[in-house]
Amino acid sequence: MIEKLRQMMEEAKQKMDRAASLADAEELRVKYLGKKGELTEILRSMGSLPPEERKTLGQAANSARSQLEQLLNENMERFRQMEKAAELSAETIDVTEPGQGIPIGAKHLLTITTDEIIRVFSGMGFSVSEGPEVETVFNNFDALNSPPNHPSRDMTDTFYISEDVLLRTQTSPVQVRTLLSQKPPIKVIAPGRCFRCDTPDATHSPMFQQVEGLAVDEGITMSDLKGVLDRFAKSLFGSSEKTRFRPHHFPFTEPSAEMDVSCFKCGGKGCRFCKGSGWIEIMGCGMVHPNVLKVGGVDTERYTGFAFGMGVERIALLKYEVDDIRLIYENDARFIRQFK
Ligand code: 2U9
Repeated sequence: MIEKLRQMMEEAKQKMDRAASLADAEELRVKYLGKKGELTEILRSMGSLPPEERKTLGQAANSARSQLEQLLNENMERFRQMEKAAELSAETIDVTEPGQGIPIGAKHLLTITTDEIIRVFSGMGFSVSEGPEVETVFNNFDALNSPPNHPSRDMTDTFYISEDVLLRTQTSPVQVRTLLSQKPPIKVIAPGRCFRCDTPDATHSPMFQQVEGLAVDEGITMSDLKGVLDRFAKSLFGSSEKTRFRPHHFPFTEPSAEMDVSCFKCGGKGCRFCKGSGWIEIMGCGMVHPNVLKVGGVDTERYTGFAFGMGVERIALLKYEVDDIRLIYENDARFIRQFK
């Protein structure tokens, strides 16, 4: 038995010399000191020995166990340190490497343009109001003096959700809501998405953005309208540009007009950009029709108002010289990044 113990110790030391990892050492611990380990087996078999032999072997076995334990502990600690060192060196960060940089986003052209329009009207005392994109036929057409047979009401022009509910074709319903809920004086602009059944091409999109405005107070005249919109055009396109107003027709305004700004490409001489006319149409406007004011419960003997509306894409395309509205909605990052 003593000889067996000696051989076992010899073998254990050799195996430990060859162990290369914490896992190898653990395997040796199980092999010799585990429940079914070799040393445990020797200790167990001692019961059948005569008492004198048992004592000698017991001492030898206990000494072998503590030697083995010490050997294992020392080696396991060494492996732990080696493995930790390997782990740390694999994790080393080279602080001299150049950083990766966080890409900085850009505002979308439409946001830039809408923000700019809002900034100019805010500076003239207009507040900003928003409303739902799904609207009633009443708010979108009836309240705006639109005749029952007006072509814009057709299913070929407007997206209907039911007989009485539609996707708004303009942001005017926001001002209708304002008229119904507030008393004059009112000075409000309404930016937002609108929808019309249009086939997409370079100048049309079935979803587009508008900014409309409404001012109602005592003594408001066409000259207030012209002053406000002229100031707007100069702020947006340059202080040396001129504006002109051409008669037009809208059901919700009377008189109605379209406003042109002098061509900022050729200074009004006439070029390809303005199709030779020297002028570029930028919005529609007019004095609010008394029928519309009456729907909002406004006393038309006391109050008058002006209103205007513009397509944000059109303003953006003109100002930033982009020639196709579809670029605005394609979400090509290379296009978007240009307008930082
Ligand atoms: C109320 C009263 C009057 C809003 C107006 C226009 C003129 C106009 C077009 C411009 C280009 C629409 O996007 S576009 O096709 N809009 O010309 N809009 S006056 O008039 C209102 C609105 C609300 C209560």
